[in-house]
Amino acid sequence: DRDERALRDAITAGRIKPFYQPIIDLSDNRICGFEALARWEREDGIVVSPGDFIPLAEETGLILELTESLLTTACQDAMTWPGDILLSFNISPIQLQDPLLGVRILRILSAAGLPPSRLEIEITETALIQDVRTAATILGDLRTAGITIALDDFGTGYSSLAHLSNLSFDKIKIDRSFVSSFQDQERQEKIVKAIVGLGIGLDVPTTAEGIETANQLASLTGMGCTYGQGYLFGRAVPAAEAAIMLSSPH
Ligand code: G
Ligand code: G
Ligand code: MN
Ligand code: NA
Repeated sequence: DRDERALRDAITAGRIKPFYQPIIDLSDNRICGFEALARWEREDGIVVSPGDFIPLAEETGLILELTESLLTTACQDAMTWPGDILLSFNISPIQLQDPLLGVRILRILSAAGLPPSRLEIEITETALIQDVRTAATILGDLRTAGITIALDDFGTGYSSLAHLSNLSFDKIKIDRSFVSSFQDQERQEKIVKAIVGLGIGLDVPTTAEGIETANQLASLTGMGCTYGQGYLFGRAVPAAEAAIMLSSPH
């Protein structure tokens, strides 16, 4: 239909681009990576959020072309960053049913010249991971190749702990809904502390999303959270601005 055609045209024209949100190492408060977040810059100047086009891309199968386009651009952008800066990239759960996903990702990395060790794949834990065995095989192949696998939006899906015990993850990203509200809600803060503790126990680093205040940052650092992300450090910005963030003292 019309929406599908508009999305297809936008992908072909390269109007959907990765923006970059900084990820901070809480041990030294320096940028250690960027999460690529898709933005559709329409011709009328309106910027469309991924929540408004990723579901359609998934339904129509356009997610394949969209991912190829976004990851290609993101790898090229990451090649201009210092070698210790990681690129985090979101993959839709349905893509974990594609046996060729690993090959596709490695081909894009190789074409851009980006070492697999500089890529982190973020996977939202959701009930959409129907075939756990296929997903486990794909994730295993990616990890063997040296790619980091992060469990995204941790705490929001009802099967998160099951995924944590059945699949291997290198990082846990704590959903921002727990972090953003914990200044006024002691309970939320206790939940975050428990998740950070889970990470410490499993020897898996944790990233807190949605850090907006200095108090939240101090509390998370005190808990032993490894990485942080949120408006306190910066929103997702175009590639040129991300490069400036890296070259200016922070
Ligand atoms: O940038 P924003 O907070 O609106 O992103 C909302 C969600 O959209 C993110 O949490 C992420 O899960 C998803 N998302 C953003 N970019 C991409 C992308 O390139 N591919 C996929 N599959 N999901 C993305
Ligand atoms: O991959 P994921 O769905 O977690 O993407 C993170 C989303 O959260 C993005 O859409 C981004 O714009 C949003 N976000 C990032 N930092 C903050 C923050 O500090 N506060 C709020 N409210 N949203 C944030
Ligand atoms: Mn994410
Ligand atoms: Na998230």
